[in-house]
Amino acid sequence: MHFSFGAGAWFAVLGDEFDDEVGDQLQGAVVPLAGDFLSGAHRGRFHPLDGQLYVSGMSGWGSYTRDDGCFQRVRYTGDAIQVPVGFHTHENGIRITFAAPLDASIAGDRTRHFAQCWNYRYSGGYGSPEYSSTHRGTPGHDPLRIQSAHVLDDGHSLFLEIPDLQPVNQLHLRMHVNKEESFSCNPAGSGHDMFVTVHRLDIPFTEFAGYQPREKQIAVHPLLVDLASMADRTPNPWHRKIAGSREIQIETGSNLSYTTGQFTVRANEAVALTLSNPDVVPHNWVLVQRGALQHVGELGNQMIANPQAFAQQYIPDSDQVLAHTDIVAPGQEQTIYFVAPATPGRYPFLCTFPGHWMVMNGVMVVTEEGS
Ligand SMILES: [Cu+2]
Repeated sequence: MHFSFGAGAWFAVLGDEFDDEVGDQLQGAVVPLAGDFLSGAHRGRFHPLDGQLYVSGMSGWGSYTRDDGCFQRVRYTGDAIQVPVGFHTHENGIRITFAAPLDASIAGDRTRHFAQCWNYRYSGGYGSPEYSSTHRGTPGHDPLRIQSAHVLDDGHSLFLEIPDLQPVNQLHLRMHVNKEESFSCNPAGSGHDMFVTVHRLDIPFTEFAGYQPREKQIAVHPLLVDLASMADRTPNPWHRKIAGSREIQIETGSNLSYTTGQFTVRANEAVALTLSNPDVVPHNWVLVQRGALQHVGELGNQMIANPQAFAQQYIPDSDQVLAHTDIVAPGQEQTIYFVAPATPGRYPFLCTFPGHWMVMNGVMVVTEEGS
């Protein structure tokens, strides 16, 4: 159990454990419990004789509760209650075990559940905003698609198939698993909230009807990304101004695109290229060798598993990259200066942020010098 000094609230703390060739890994989840205490709940103990829970509390810095102090008993009435009691994370979703049997017509309906996730920033700062897990540095939550829901043979466990689940600081689930009237003690309504810290994903869970294997790249743990990005960042190699360079403006559009799909420069011409990003997610602009679009794009996709990716601006380590901007955050812009290739031809450009390049690309046409 966990008691909140600030909110006078309480939580069930659930553990999940990996102990295999990769090593030991504990991960936890909290389930908010119904009701609150009159003061900042500090200590709770189950009495060895009557088995009831006794909680003491006091108000102090950061308590948002009514009374200066409290000493309260949480008395078990014998009524059945429904609450999550265990979980295990897999590459393709999460299994949650409940105290009481599930109603398959409700729990097995994927539309009765909701999943979202977010990350915190590990840093020397106090606290952290909640950031998108897919677009680092962008505040917000990412909803996760629940592809299917299955009540397992034990009648108490639910598997939520979530193909896009990745290691995240916070996975929030809201689940409905029984009829409202099934439990006389139903203080929070029939919905169950659960907040999981996902450090690791086990091999895919396969014991449900309709399981389909799916290739998946596991993203690097968000903490490792934060640690890597605290290391020194190298300045953009193309940040130095070139006098007399031709200004080219590239803007991002919605739905992963550049509004300019093609532009033309002369061989050996100096270019001042500005990428401006009015979109809501981060993008970059990467110029590559002729014919190297797919190669560099695929290297970009693989960077999802590289802890250095953010510090490297999602630029793959490849001699096929000719020039690039940094990752440009939503609402920002950046100008780089480079000299166009000496050999005329069609040079692809793309965004190497994982998953973007297939649609987010274009061509810089290089014509004969002086043409
Ligand atoms: Cu992009």
